[in-house]
Amino acid sequence: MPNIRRTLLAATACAVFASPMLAVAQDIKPRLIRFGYGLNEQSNQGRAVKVFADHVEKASGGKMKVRAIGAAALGPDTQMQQALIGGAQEMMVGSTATLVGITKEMALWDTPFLFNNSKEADAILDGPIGKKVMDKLPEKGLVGLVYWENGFRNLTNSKRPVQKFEDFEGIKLRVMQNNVFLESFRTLGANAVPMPFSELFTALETKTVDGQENPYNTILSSKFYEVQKYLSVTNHVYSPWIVTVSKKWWDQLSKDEQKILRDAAVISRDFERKDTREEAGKALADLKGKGMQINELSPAETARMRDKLTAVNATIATNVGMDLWNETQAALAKLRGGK
Ligand code: KDG
Repeated sequence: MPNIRRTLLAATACAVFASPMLAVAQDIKPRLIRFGYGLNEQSNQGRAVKVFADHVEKASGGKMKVRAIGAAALGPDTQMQQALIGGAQEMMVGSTATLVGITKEMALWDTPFLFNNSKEADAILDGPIGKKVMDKLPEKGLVGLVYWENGFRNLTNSKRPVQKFEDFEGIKLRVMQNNVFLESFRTLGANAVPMPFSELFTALETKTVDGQENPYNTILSSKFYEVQKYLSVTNHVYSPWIVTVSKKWWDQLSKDEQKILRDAAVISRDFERKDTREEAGKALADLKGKGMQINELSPAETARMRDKLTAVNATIATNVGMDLWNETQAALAKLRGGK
């Protein structure tokens, strides 16, 4: 090797090892985690992802960095789920309802009027039944960490107030891409149209659909009040979100790294539920202030709607499995003071 090249090589080697910062810096590249979600950064979902990200960076001493990517920039829930399964994306949070195509047991959470309140929801979701459903994910290439709260869903539309379920007749209603939601709203007489959340605002704005159903926080943060006149309080189902990880990627992590993510998930879950519940009441007042015409179904009409929707329960029980269905009903009865 000619002299000049040997000299240059030696000089370069000295420069690298002589500057420890450069040598050390090159050794510790933070592990980058792309965390996708569907709502915008200012939403309750976006705020909780930031809490998760801050905790992961702090607990890992900067060795793990979460890049929060909202507003469905990485695609709708179903696309992100496939990206996690393929290992092209590390994490996401999204609706359990859009996971039913991958894990049929997730349909349990779509059962109309399953939970009477968030206390029941937390007890079941964070207990053995929620874990049993979550444990069905790894065989499909996903790891579930925690459930967050999307919340109780309510109806908005641009045609009329809904005072009783018969008023759904003729309303073209966007629903999540999920057969239980499709069947439920067809049972009530609506013309149910499955559609990704990312397409919803434009569909409402162009009157492609007349209405949709979501929790107050989402109706506010997604500005649906700009394109929807009526808000009818139905609380027809409690909707969870679930934080999931690509199993392909998860399996490469050390036990310490996995623990950092699990701990951050629990901390973000507790923050998200508190934030979502505190903000829900304010969101309803804000929506009224934005000019939405708000009505509540009477207890009698809510009971009629609930009875009408029991027609879908048999389908759900069959799909999720009678054992899981019966275990859930028994756990709820116990929570409510039954046997
Ligand atoms: O990405 C959006 C989902 O996380 C969730 O908001 C789904 O409630 C949902 C809806 O109506 O699509």
